[in-house]
Amino acid sequence: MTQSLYILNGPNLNMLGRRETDIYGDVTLEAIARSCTRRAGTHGFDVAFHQSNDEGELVDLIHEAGAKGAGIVLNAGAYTHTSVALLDALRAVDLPTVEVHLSNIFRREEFRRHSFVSQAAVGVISGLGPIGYELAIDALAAHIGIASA
Ligand code: CA2
Repeated sequence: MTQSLYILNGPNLNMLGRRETDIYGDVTLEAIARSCTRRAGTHGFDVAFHQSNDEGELVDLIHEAGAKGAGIVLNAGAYTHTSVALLDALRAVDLPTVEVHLSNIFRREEFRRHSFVSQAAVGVISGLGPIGYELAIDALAAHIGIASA
């Protein structure tokens, strides 16, 4: 059976391409979902792509990934900087996770420079825009390949 990568997106990312294009660019989340599906396919993975504005729902999706998925790409949005619940969920499922941010969180406000998610991630890609998701999939596929070899 084909393994799935869970690509999870946090609050307000459904607005991508529609508002604040100076910071986040003009590519929509739907377009990112399509490019993720294509890229994952080249590595032999399916994609389960989700966005939620609700912290609890993101916790549930991380649990679902733990039960059904092979790895997680997570852009937790603003919850990156606030959510111990997401960190605990990631630790609970213990799946390889790559953290992604469209913007370079280290060039922005001080409060964005700390990430709870990073403490459970195998790596972080920040500031490369939508291609960051595809690079995260490549990294995850390599990591899973190494982990299962
Ligand atoms: O750079 C990223 O990907 C972020 O995760 C985006 C979050 C932000 O809170 C993080 O610090 C960095 C915000 C996502 C909001 O997305 C919007 C998109 C269009 C219009 C308004 C918000």
